[in-house]
Amino acid sequence: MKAAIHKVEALEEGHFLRVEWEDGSESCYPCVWLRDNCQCPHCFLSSAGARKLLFKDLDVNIVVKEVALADRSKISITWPDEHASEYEAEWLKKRCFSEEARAEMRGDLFLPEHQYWGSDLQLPQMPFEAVMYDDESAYKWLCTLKKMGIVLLTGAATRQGELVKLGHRIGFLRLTFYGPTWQVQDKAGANNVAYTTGKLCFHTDYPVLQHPPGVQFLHCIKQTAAGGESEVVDGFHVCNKLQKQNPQAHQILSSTAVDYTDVGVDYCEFAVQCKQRIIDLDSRGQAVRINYNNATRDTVFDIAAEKVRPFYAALKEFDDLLNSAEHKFTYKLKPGDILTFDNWRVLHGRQSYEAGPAVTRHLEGAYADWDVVMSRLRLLRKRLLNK
Ligand code: OGA
Ligand code: NM2
Ligand code: ZN
Ligand code: ZN
Repeated sequence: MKAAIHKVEALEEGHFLRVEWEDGSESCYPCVWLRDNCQCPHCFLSSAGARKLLFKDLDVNIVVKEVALADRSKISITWPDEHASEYEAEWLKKRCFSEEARAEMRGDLFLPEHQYWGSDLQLPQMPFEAVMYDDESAYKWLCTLKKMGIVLLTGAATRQGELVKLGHRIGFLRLTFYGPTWQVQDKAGANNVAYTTGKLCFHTDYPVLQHPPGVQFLHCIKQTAAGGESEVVDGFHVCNKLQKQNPQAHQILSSTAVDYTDVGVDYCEFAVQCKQRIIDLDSRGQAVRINYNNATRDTVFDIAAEKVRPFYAALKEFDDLLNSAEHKFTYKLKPGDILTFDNWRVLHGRQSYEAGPAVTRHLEGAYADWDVVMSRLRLLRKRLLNK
């Protein structure tokens, strides 16, 4: 479907350009935006796909002097200073300012659609090999990860290093104070509660970082006989439930800044502090990131004393909902499994297991940023669908 232009005219004293398409639809473009996005070599560095035009040189009240239809696939504009711009029909159509066109572009760029789940989750599974060596599989993996928030990759080798390979597949991993990848196993003098045999209640990793890792990988290298089951829950789904059940609790958790702390030594020495709201909302009130790890929540709590108990009550209600049988999904990782999940959305935990002289359970973990993951997804889509 190639966009073709039927007619073009200036409107509102030259402040807008109206385009009539051959399919009968129409689009309106503000002239200041058109001038700002002139694609000529003077205004745009095509090798970088970036604007060269300086903002100081943009007249925000600019109007067109002349507009012409070069052919049905191109518009030419002459500006009052005689600067000339050309715009391809296809390029313009994609950038139409209508509500529907913007929603479509937003969908293509960000894949904002979520499918919520509870204990009924049909855990999406794919072979690790396929994701590593087949682009279609890798694309499907990342689309599912974005939409469902969780995908299990199966059949990886049961040794360290598989996550580094997976990191190369998407681009690169996120380095943190716990190293490029990290070993989840019982350790003497553990510098994190994860490195014990204890139960881990539902949490997101690393809310103590100002930009917590968007995606987490947990590769099961060795699994213990009794205990050690993984639990996951759809945090966005539970946030919606909380909002309906107790709007006041939801309001408290989405507005109170909670102190987090992490002090120790691992990859290097660290003393990290951060304030995070447990439920981060976007401008429309939809949850976009959960920041909740009860282990690293600081003893320092920088709020007024009378607000403390209401905060705990609100958190208790949220925590109860996370743990309700209706919402949580349990799965025991097998050696060779790699659990990949949205660390901004899905909270995870594990059952405790027996301590002993030998290591009976070993996971290798790693993080990636959503920027890197979404970048790979878009590149795979372009290669596969040219879209
Ligand atoms: C962690 C963690 C889960 C597990 O290391 O942060 O959540 O199953 N581990 O050990
Ligand atoms: N580990 C698993 O927030 C946290 O401390 C999560 C991070 C130690 C890298 C645990
Ligand atoms: Zn130009
Ligand atoms: Zn964790």
